Amino acid sequence: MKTRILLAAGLLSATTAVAQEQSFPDYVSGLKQEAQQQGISQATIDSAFSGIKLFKRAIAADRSQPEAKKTLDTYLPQAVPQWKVDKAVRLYQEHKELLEEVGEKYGVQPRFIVALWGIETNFGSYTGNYSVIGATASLAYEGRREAFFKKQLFSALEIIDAGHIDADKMKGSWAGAMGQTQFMPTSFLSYAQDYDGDGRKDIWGTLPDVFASAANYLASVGWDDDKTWARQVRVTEAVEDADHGLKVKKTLPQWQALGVRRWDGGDLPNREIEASLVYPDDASGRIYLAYSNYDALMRWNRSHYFVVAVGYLSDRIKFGI
Ligand SMILES: [Ca+2]
Repeated sequence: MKTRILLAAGLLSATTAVAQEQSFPDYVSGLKQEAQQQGISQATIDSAFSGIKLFKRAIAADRSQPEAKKTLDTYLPQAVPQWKVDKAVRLYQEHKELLEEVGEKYGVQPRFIVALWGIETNFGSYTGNYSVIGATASLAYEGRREAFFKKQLFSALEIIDAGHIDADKMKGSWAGAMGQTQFMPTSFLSYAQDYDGDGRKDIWGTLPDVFASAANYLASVGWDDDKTWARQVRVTEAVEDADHGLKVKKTLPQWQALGVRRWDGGDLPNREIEASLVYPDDASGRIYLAYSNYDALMRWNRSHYFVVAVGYLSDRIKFGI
């Protein structure tokens, strides 16, 4: 009855209503059976699901994701405050040898590895405290994105089964993003690295693995360490609306001919590099000429604000070291 009223009021989607006719413990029993059928060991299933609880907070957070309207000019100082730049430069120096070795191996400038680490988890100091099994099972049960979160849950079980992390230490964000790189379980399976060679891909506590995993992700989605990520530019009125967006690629001389200039008003470099004109806010906000590495960062997180924060921090690191 209650379900029907909520449905009528448009407060529940049909799939949510169906999933929640089952209790969470019954739903978890079904997940355990499915895990068994997929070949996950009984020991992993027992440890992973022991004491599992429905995270109401995880569900609430997923439903209230959209943030209040911001512009880059208000967002960037919050995402990249001066202390974060200072910390990034200090940690870069501290781990320089390892970062440069990893950067060389995967073809990624170390400043981008450090910037991702800083933006994602404040250099590993905030990685989330939710049980990844509990969070992904709760979000699957909630039903709105059941298939996606079930896939994450089974990937998480596979990671435990392979011995990379103990079930009780597999912590992450409310959405299941794990460790110092905030990889979803499926990304972990595709990209995580065991750089120190101890047999475990440990993105929670082993820095060589953290750095190599982040670099391997970028390398796998087309990173080019001959290039930077973007440059901030200004445009003249001649630049048409139709030219915007990541799908439109032109060379720097073509953008120059259209009226795009360096931020200081000077000519663009006369190099045959392709770039896209990106307006993260609108024409009155910051405007960037984005290189292919910008697209690679969008693969990590499909948010222009995220990409600009990482790129901006990487630039500040470059000028600080
Ligand atoms: Ca390792």
